[in-house]
Amino acid sequence: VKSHLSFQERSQLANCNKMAQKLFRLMSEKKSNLAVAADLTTKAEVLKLADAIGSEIVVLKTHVDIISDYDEDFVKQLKALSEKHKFLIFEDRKFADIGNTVKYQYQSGVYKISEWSDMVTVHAVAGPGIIDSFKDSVLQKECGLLMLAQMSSKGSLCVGEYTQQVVEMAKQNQDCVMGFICQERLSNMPEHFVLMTPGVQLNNTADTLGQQYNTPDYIVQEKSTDVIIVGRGIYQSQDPKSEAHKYRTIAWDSYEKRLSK
Ligand code: S5P
Repeated sequence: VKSHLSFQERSQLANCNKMAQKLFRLMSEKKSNLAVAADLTTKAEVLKLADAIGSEIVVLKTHVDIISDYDEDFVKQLKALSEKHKFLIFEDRKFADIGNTVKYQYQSGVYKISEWSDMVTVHAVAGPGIIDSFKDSVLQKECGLLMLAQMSSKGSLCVGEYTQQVVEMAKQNQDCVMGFICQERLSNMPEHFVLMTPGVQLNNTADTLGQQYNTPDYIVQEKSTDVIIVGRGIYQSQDPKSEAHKYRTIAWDSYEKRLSK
């Protein structure tokens, strides 16, 4: 299934969730549909990467629980960089428990994710109550949920009927859900959702722990998703800044080609 609407056009359709609208607008303005997964394990490394590649990306994706020296100063500095370079912050927490527990995991504990993250990932496996637990926070702070509809890893159980149900659950909760983590655009994915795809790399097709990679042009042109999420392909390269520029250019050209087809 192709999408031929521009990000600008889709920002106008995305009037249910403010973060979806914000991201579509940012992509049009910055001419970038690149997100980087900053899976580094110290504050300094993540911040250095964010400063180096900030101008190339629209979203920086974090796993704060892998940062060994995490503290509140990290969040302050990351926020400052996100304003300097104009990117959004995506904490990839993959919430999956009952609503009541998730509420605490989102708002409390060491990380207080709700205070600084523009978007978070949510598994649908526990049922729609999980979405309700974000509602107050999400609507008040104008952030967005990304539902895991498909995964990049080998043998993933997020397939078929499960994937369809995730899309239906998102459609019932358009005020909270801004989009999906998925590997392709499905016919029932409305245009006002942002589709983000991890498992993207130019130089490898897999890792040794089940990750599977596609190229950026294949994902954006053939699979018709919107944002590529690149981790090791960028942060492990010799020169992350120029590598990020390369992925950004390929992904944006692919988006423009898709529009003109
Ligand atoms: O299906 C998925 C969903 C996610 S969010 N597959 C993934 O790989 N991810 C995340 O994307 C994963 O947690 C990691 O942060 C990133 C991919 O990193 P890479 O180094 O393999 O590019």
